[in-house]
Amino acid sequence: MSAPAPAEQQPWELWYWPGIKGRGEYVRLVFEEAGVPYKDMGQSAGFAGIMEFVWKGGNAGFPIRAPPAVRRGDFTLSGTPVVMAYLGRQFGLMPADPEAAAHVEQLLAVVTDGVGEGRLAFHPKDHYASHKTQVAESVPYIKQYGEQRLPKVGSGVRGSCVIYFVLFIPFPTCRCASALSLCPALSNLAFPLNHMSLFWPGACCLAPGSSSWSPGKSCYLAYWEEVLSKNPTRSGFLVGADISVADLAVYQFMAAAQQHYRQWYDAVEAPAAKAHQARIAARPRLAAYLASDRCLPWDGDSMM
Ligand SMILES: N[C@@H](CCC(=O)N[C@@H](CS)C(=O)NCC(=O)O)C(=O)O
Repeated sequence: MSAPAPAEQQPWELWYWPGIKGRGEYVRLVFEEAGVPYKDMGQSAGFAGIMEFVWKGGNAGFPIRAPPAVRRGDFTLSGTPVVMAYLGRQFGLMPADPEAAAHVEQLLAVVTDGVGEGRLAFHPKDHYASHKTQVAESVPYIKQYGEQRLPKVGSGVRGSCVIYFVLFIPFPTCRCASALSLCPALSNLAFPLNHMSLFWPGACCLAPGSSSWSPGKSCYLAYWEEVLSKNPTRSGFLVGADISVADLAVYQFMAAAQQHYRQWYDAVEAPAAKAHQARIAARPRLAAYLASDRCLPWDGDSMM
C-alpha cells in the first residue's frame, strides 16, 4: 500500500453546513480569489456529515468548536477570521508587513462583530432557534440594527445626536447599555436596554469631550468608508496597495447587509464602500465563482 500524499499535496477541505452561504462563504471567497481548489464537504457529506466531523469524533485533528473549519492532511482550523487570516498568509492575500497584516486582522474582527450583531437581531428571543420561530419579535431589532448600525449618514443621525445630548446624559444606565452593546458577548444584555431607551448613543458619534460630531463613524458602512478613504495608497483596497482577505470579508459583509437589511443598505450613503463591493465582485475569479453553481443561495434565516 502506498504512503498518503504529503499534506501540502492534499486538497483543502471546507467543512460547513450544506446548501447555504453562511459563514462558510467568507472562507469560500478566499479559496476562490486565490484560485486554490477546495472540497466543499458540506455538499457531499451533508448535514449529518458536518455534525459527525465537528462534534461526533470525525475530526482527528485539533478540535473544532463550530463550523466553518478547514482541513488539509491532519491540520484543522476553525473560526472564520482566524481561518481567513491563516489562508490569506498561505495564498498571498495578506500583506507581508506585520503592521499592515495586523490592520487586516483588525478589519476581520470588525466584520466578525458586525455579522454577529446582524445575526442576533434576527434571533432576539431564542438566539439558537430558527428566525422563523421569532419573526414578529425580531422586527424592532432588525430595524434597530438597520437604522443604527447601517445608518443613513445625514439629518437622521444629527437628529439622534440632539436627542442623545438632551436626554441621554442624565441617564447613565443608558450609557452603560450602549457600552455593553459594543461588546458582542454582552450584547444580549444591551439589546433590551437599548430597545427600551428610545435613543441609542452608539449611533451618535460625538465622542465625549469632542466639539464636533462625525456622521455615524462607529457604524459599519461609515467605518469602511473611512478606512477606504484613508488608505494612503489610494489603491481601492482596504489596506495597502493590494487585495487582502480584509477586502473579501468586507465585500461579503456588504453583500450580506444588502441581502438581509436591504431597505437600510439602500438608504446608506456609502459610495466608497459600495464601489468597493462592486469592484471586488467584478474580480475575474470572483465574478466566475458568483455565476457558478458552486455559489450557494443566501440563508433565509438570518444575516451571515
Ligand atoms: N466565531 C465563530 C462562530 C461560528 C458559528 O457560530 N458557526 C455557526 C454556523 S455559521 C454554527 O454552526 N454554530 C453552532 C454552534 O455555535 O454551536 C466563527 O466566526 O467561525
